[in-house]
Amino acid sequence: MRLSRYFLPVLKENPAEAQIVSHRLMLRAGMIKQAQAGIYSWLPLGFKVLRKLENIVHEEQMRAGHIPMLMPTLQSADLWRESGRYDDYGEEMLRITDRHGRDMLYGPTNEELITDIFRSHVSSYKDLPMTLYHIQWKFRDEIRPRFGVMRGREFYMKDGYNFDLTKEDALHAYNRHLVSYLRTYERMGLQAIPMRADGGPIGGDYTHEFLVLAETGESEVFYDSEVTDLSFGDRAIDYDSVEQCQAVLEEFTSRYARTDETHDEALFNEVPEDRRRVARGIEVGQIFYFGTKYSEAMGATVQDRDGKPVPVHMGSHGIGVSRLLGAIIEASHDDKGIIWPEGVTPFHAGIVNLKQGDEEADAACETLYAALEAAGLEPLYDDRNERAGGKFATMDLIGLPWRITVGPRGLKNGVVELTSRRTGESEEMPPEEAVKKLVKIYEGHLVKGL
Ligand code: P5A
Repeated sequence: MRLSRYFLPVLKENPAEAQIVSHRLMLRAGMIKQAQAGIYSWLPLGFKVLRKLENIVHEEQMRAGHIPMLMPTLQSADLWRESGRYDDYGEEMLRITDRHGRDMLYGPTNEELITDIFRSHVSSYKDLPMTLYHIQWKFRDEIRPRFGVMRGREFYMKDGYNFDLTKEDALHAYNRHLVSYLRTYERMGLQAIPMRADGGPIGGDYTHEFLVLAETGESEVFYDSEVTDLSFGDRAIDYDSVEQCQAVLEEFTSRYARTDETHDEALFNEVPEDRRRVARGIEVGQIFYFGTKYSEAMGATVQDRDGKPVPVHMGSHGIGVSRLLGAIIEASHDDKGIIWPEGVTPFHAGIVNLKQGDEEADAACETLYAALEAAGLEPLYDDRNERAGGKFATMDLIGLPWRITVGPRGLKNGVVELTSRRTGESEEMPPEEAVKKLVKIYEGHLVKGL
């Protein structure tokens, strides 16, 4: 992409309404624009990152054997009356009436809708296990939408639902989700720690939230510092193996780690004092096992091996895809702007032309641009007639992990400069070397965007 032809409305000033750094930087980097309280338009740069996160989520869900689909945002109130949640959900639910006077709602979650699909089409245990998921906009009329996309009213969620014959099978689905979530967050450059939590309006008492530690997080968390030493890495996992998935669950959840809703002071005090931590975290996902809560209420049964109808065991599993942008920025920025992890960066490298209009510099930039694209990378070429300082500030603000600086002086010696956004370190090298180096850096990190 050439910056002269892109739409990147960066702001010079700090927007007054933004209280936390991720909100401020998303506005300043021209990623989002508030449409109404808690409702945002996703401008091209924000949309590009959102799509990359979405694609990582898809890849990891499909790797775990889960099946993608798409359900609507508007739902019928009748389904929610069947589960009993229409009245329970309260004011957070946006209720709408159509021209025929039918009660509808903008879905805050989809347990009812998916259970209805399941009961209409599945009647035998032979079709199980099954996990369906989608990534779709949700609406929750939060009393205090704030912090930008972090606590929106309209937000983008991946929600998945497992259907199993037995509790044991459903717990395997739960563990499978835990593993796939660990992989997902790590690919986004995040450490998200599973912590025992509360079921809230979704239900069930077996649930973990995934928390990214951050001072601006809305949840208070209590944990054994050893949990921060764990990482899933690139180990191989067989998602069908009950033992392997169970082992990962045990490894990642056996130490004390709880949100304030389930915090138990006596248990916490059993953690050696020097490892006890009280901190704040951003909830980027939650997994639930709730048994037959919805299947019994809504008559979602299958015939078991003896031909007897039994309600299926279910769980649901969510990732806050739009919130993740905020969480990643909270975890990765400095006073100049965002620092995108390689796995999610909107563009892989910025090209800064120090002397736009200089024949040699322009030609070198064009060649670099073409070479990066041919290698499957997405460069952002700042080809505007701006001062170098302004170009650098924009690149730093929008946070591309690598920058190639091209100027007449370097070109005389046959070199350009490759700079790391994270360390600030620069290295001079011939342009072809820079391309090679970037290709190597992004090996295994290439995610399709738009
Ligand atoms: C699990 C999937 C559920 O709704 N039903 C379907 C279950 N869980 S949840 O924890 O309530 O939400 C899942 C994730 O969505 C994100 N989230 C939000 N993101 C932005 N703004 C909000 N107002 C908001 N509310 C929830 C969180 O990341 C949460 O973990």
